[in-house]
Amino acid sequence: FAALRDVSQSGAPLYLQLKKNIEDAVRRGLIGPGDALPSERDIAAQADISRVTVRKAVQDLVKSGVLVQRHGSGTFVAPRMERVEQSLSRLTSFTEDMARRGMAARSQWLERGVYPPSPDEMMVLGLSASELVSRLSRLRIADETPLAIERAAISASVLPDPREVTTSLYMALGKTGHRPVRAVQRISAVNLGGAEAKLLVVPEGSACLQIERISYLASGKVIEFTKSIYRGDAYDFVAELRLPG
Ligand code: 16G
Repeated sequence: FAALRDVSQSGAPLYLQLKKNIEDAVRRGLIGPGDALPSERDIAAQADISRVTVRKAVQDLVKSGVLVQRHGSGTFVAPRMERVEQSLSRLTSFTEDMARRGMAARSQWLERGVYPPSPDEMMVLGLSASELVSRLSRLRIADETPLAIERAAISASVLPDPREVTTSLYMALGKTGHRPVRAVQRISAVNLGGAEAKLLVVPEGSACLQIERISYLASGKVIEFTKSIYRGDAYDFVAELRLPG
């Protein structure tokens, strides 16, 4: 834990510096899932700061799910989560998938607004340059564990005010009769960059699955163009295969 000794080096509040040092140590894999943190007293002594400061940093990290506290035995890096098994043959939403597992789904909004479409969005959603696109980007969280980053694009003619989507996008689309009935999904492997790794609380460079979903209404019209990053350490995608013919 030598990194903690650098704690008094910059101008930010000490507890924030300590918090960042612990997060960095987790991200860089210096301490792994299930590892115990030194005691509050030891960290305070090593970093030459007060125990109150250490407690504040640790409590923040417990709240954001990086650390867990077990009564009587101390503070640990949060254990690796149980993997989610996701069927590749059913068109479901994140909220529904998590509810089926008895988990509470929540989102942290990264972007939610109406914009001129990118060339990709124009092509996939069939928009002209004068039309607009509603973008909904969120960190998707289940039982306080961040699992995925999803960036959805929907034609603004279908969803003029993305701020109306507070929980489930598919539920909001369903209300106006625009819930997709079919989708094509492409999955590819990527290594996470720093900003996304930080949001997903995994080491930079971690293996992830990039998923592109294009979904359709019964009429054949494209309704959704979503690019997502799913944690490789948390997801298994499963499909049933049958003999052709
Ligand atoms: C799923 C879909 C995503 C869709 C979202 C709606 C994948 C890779 N992605 O996460 O395309 O926008 O569900 O979820 O499966 P919501 O209704 O809970 O907002």
